[in-house]
Amino acid sequence: MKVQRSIVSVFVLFALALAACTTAPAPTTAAPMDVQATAASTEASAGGQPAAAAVAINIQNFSFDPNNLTVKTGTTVTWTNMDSVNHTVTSDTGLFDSGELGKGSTFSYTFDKAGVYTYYCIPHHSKMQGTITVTD
Ligand SMILES: [Cu+2]
Repeated sequence: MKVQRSIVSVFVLFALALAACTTAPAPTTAAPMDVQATAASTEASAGGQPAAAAVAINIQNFSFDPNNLTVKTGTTVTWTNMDSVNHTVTSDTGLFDSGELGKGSTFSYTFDKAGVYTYYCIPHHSKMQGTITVTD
């Protein structure tokens, strides 16, 4: 009887060991699932709404840098004034106007329609002009 019981317990241990072995490959199957999850989240951000494009223009040494820029529709352009003199980012058509930007100040505008957008700086109109060309 005693021998039989120990045989049973050995069997149980063996079964447990087997179970441990069969559950061991679980991480291997979990790994591809992680990859799928990553791929799915990448798809989610890529699909539907297109990633918002952003472009930066520096206002430096009394000029817009770059002062001629082509972007896709939906792009947000952000101007940053690097000068210690105040500047503005003012649309020729009145579409946008940053107002006076002090040093380090930024102004952003999102171009949703294709077209050619010219702008200038109010205090320095004659020498500070820029163009944003927006394409579909
Ligand atoms: Cu200016």
